[in-house]
Amino acid sequence: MTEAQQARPVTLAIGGSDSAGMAGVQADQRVITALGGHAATAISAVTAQNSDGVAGINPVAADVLRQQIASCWALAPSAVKIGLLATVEQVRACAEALVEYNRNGTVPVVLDPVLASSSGHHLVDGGVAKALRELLLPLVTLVTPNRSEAARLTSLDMTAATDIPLAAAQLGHQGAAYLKGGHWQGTASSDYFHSPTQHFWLSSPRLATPHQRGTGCTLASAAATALALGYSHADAVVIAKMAVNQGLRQGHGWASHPGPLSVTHFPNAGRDLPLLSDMPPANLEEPPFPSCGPSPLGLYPVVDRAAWLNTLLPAGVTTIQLRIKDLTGTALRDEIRRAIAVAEQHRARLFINDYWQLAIELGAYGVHLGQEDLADADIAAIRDAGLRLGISTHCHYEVARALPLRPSYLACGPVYPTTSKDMPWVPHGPSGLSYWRQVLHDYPLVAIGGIDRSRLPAVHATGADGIAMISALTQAADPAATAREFIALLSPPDWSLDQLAQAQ
Ligand code: TZP
Ligand code: MG
Repeated sequence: MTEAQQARPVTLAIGGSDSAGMAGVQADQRVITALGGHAATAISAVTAQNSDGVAGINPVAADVLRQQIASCWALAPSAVKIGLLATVEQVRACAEALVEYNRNGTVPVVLDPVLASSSGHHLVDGGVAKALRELLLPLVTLVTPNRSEAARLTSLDMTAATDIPLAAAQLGHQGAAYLKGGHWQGTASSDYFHSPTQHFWLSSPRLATPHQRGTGCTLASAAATALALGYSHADAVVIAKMAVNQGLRQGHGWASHPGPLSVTHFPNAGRDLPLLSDMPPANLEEPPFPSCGPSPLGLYPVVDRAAWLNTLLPAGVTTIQLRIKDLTGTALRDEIRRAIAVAEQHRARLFINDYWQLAIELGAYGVHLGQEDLADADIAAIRDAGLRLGISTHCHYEVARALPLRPSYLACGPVYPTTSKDMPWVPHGPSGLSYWRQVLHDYPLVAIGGIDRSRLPAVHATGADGIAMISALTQAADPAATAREFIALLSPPDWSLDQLAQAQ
């Protein structure tokens, strides 16, 4: 067994067998494996079906389902995904098992409340919707209904778009809810996420394909596996929507039968990233920010005073950020004005952190914003003033939120542990940065966080366009000489294998 296989977290998929292998636990197993998990399964019903329809549903006895869950729980699942539960007794057995085994709720549970097949065929006994609502919903971390399922689980009829946030708030009362918009009209497929701390829309262009079987199973299994891998809820739903988009792109069928989605690997394609917004997006395409030009951003010092520009720009630095956290009023304005003057003298690209109004007013080259600044900043005003924009990101949720604004670059971090800023995120490491380089393959990317001389080669090898540093430069004995040395290190197009080996 390889190390990667040993590390696969177990996702327990509880649901129905689909004889055609398109949806149900067969789809769950494929998706869980593709995303890097191991699928343990508990079968609730043996169905006979293909894409023409459902010929039979044969629920297993509730205690047979319970026995399977008990056996799987011995593998210490890191997440549970629940799909079809065909009888009220099965819902009860499942709820009792969760109460017994997941006593303090440490294992995330994703519920895809399957009530009908995509062809509209009713799959479950009357009373199951009520049992799901009363017995199971209080035990789940994330529930992922489509429009008609949301109507049956809430007091809303889901005929108006305004019902979506209301239903999500009802369903996400104790955990989180993700309302799928795949069955709504429109050129975009827009879903809505609600948790006690966050809500947002995720939208992707609707993909015209007949091969859509297993969409709901794919979304919920992918979200459960992402949670099993340690991602947050917000990241898990972005990753799950990426998995659905990948699956729809790669779907295939047989003879005249529409086929299933085909998810083959952890989502890593930029084109599968949904756009994240606070409001349902009116259109998916914002105008882009200007580019930073053809020369690579290169070594990108982040400094707190204009005087640093006098030290670092003559050493050859062409991109720099002024990140002031301790000045206000005239002192702040003067510092920014001084920095802009020095940058212009050296024709360097100066980004002002946070203070976008002053940056516009004083004519800076660009603005850099963190995620916490995005809600308050007037993005259109920055764009209309012709400034560049850089945005910090740390995870899937933040990339999906930043990308629709089409900034001039995205910063990704922390690459390594850093003491220069409080960071709740696990550092990406060079492999995580390479992952983001692949997702954002044609987008200017700045690496940041804990990068120093010894780590520079590995970071450079990922293909990041800019490499941001605070302490490695500002705390160096001779910052100008250190900047010159780093710039020289970044200049050769390729590192020799010896240098790379030394840097690992
Ligand atoms: N954003 C992500 S990491 C970081 C910021 C502002 C701090 C980088 O500082 P250092 O000293 O280069 O780790
Ligand atoms: Mg900020």
